[in-house]
Amino acid sequence: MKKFIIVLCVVCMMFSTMAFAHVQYWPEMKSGNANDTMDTAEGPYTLDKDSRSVIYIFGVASEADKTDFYKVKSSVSGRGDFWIAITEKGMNYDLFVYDKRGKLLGSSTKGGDEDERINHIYIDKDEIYYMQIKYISGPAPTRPYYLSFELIN
Ligand SMILES: [Ca+2]
Ligand SMILES: [Ca+2]
Repeated sequence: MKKFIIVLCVVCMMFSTMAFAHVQYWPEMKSGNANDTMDTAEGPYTLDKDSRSVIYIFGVASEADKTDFYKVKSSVSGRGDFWIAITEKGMNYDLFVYDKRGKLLGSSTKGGDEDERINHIYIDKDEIYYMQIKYISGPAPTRPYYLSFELIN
């Protein structure tokens, strides 16, 4: 019986380690409320057109942590498309994009669990832009949102 309990403990430890490893892919799970304002936005995540033209960010927003800000920039100018893919049924997030001065450039505020998109935003090279995710309503999250910033030039 003692042996069984030890084996059970080892299995539990393995599961908790695996759960922790998974959490590492969720920036918001690490930062909590740390990225709730423009001043404390995560990033900048930089697009280098030579290597890739899309940035993906995974995060979680919820009743307990209602908003996340991210900074992005690009090494070349072009047209920016922003997209939040909602993977959780019934989860309503909204998406906003601002320039470096905090001026609102675009918003996408559909109801329900529809994805949000903001397209055709002119992106000046090497300038900071802010993306904001807002939790509007929905269940306690069990999986992250996928946020992307794509540059077309
Ligand atoms: Ca947050
Ligand atoms: Ca929405």
